Amino acid sequence: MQNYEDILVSGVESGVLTIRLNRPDAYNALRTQLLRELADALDTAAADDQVKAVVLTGSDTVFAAGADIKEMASLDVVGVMNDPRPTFWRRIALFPKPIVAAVNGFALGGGCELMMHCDIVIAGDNAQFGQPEINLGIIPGAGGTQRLIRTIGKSMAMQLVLSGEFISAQQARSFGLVSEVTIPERSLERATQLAKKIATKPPIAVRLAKEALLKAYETTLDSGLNLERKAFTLLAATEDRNEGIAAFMEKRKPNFTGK
Ligand code: CO8
Repeated sequence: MQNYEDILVSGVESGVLTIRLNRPDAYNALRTQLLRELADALDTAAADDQVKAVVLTGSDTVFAAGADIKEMASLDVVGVMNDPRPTFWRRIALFPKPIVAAVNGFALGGGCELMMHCDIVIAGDNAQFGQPEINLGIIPGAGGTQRLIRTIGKSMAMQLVLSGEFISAQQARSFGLVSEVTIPERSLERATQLAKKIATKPPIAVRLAKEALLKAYETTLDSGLNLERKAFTLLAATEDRNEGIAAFMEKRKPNFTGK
């Protein structure tokens, strides 16, 4: 296992790898090193057949307070243009297995954007979400303007990005930004429980389902339906599809192998 400084990576348990953001002195601010480590860890997890799903979390009081403002301060326009971080964000976005986030406390700026790279979000009731970049004279730079509006709609996305206001976990749930709210002490446990459940499902179907669902963000209904149909057809060639149907008929539990 690789040694990381800004993240803690667990062993694989019941198909689930847990990654914890670990910069407690800086509210888990997403400095370049942290994003590089996260992208590396996810690339490793993508290639590891033992890993069926990932849980991403921070601490009990903060998920991540955004890009590292101190690091950002030293970048001029050329520095921003040559910034390697967009490539790390891209690798995170392309991770093909499900990521379940357990979010407590602040998820701000790049922290909120990182959370939106995850597929399912369980929030502690102390969570606060926002895109406060406007207060720094900048705008969200890791997909915030695009993913937020596609998730919570125009008026609320505008409100968050233009005013820099935060919203609560309950509000985030009512807008569809998170799927469940728990007490903070239980968010990781619940996210892990969900990830372990997903880990028992047929991996190829899980992967194609994630791909098809994410496609809905960026395509027409017609081409999305086309992609869904092709993925659905492809699954007819998998052993797991035959196993799933046979197990149903034989009234037993399926034994999925990922083939
Ligand atoms: N970057 C660096 N350090 C931070 C950050 C941050 N984003 N947030 C907090 N810290 C540090 C503080 O500087 C402080 O350190 P120190 O004790 O050494 O002074 C420590 O964490 C604790 O912070 P506070 O004293 O401010 O704690 P409070 O409880 O009073 O407030 C807040 C907590 C509300 C989270 C407050 O710290 C805050 O507003 N932080 C900044 C939030 C923010 O503006 N985030 C957006 C950043 S910009 C961004 O994310 C753009 C993403 C674009 C990505 C593009 C990639 C190419």
